[in-house]
Amino acid sequence: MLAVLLVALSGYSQDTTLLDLTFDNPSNPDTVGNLPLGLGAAMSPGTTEGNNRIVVIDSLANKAGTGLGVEIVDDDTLSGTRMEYEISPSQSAIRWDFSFSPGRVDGPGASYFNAAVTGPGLSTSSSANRFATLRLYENGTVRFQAGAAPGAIGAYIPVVKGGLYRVSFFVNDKAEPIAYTDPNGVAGNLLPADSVDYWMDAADGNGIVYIGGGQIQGGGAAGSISEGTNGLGRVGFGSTSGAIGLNYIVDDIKITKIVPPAGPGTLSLYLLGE
Ligand SMILES: [Ca+2]
Ligand SMILES: [Ca+2]
Ligand SMILES: [Ca+2]
Repeated sequence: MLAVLLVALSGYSQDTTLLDLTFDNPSNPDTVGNLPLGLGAAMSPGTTEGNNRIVVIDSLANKAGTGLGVEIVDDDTLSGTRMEYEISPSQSAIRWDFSFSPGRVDGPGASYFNAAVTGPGLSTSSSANRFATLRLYENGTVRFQAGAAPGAIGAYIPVVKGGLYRVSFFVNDKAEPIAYTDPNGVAGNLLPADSVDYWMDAADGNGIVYIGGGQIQGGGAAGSISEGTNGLGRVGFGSTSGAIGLNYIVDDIKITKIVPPAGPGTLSLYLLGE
C-alpha cells in the first residue's frame, strides 16, 4: 500500500513582493552611467546627462545603500524629472519602502521631488494624481502629505547631504480598515479606509518611527482612487517643470502587497491511500 501524506497549512498569509529594486540584481544587471532597468519603468527625461537626468551611480557615489544606486536630478525650470514604476496588477493595500540620500541641500525650500503613490498609468508629477506623498525638498528637509491638497501634511524633518534615510509608506485603498505589521515587526497597526501611514528612519538615533499619516482628501484622480478600490497602480519620484536645485540618490525600492493576517492557523492532514 502506498500512502502519501500531504500536510497543508492554512490560515497563515505572507506579504507578497511586487517590486524589489536594489540595482544590484546579478541576473539583470544595471550599468553605471545608464538609465536604471525596471519592469514597466517610466523615465522622463530618458537622459543620463544634463540638468535633468536619471542615472545609475557606482557604490562610492551611492550614499543611499550598498552597491549601485540611482541619482535623480532636476535643475532646470523648463522641465520636470520622473522615475516611476507601474504596479501590476493594481492593488488595494501596499507597503512601499525606499532609501534615499540628499545630494544637495542648498536650495530655498521652494522645490521638491514627490515620492508618491498614484493610479495605473498616471504621473506622480500632477498633484491631483497623488494618493500619498513624501516631499523631498532641496533645502535639507522632507515632509509627508497624506493625499492631494488639502490632505494632512506633516512637519518638516531635517536631512543632511550624504545622510542615509529610509521611509515606509503603508497605503490602504480599501473601504474598510486593515491591520499591518510595522517596519519594527510589530503587528496589528490599524490603518483606516483610504488612508496612509508613514514610518521613517531619520538617522537621528530614534530608529524607525511613525511620523504621521492621514486620510485621502481632495478631488482629481486622487479622489477617484480613494472612492474605488484596487487604485494603487504606480509609485515613483517626480518633480514639476518649475522645480529646480533637486538632487537625490535612491536605492532599495521595494513594494509589497499587504495581506491581512488571517485568524488562528489550522493544520490539515490529508491521507491518500492505495
Ligand atoms: Ca544598491
Ligand atoms: Ca478606496
Ligand atoms: Ca524642473
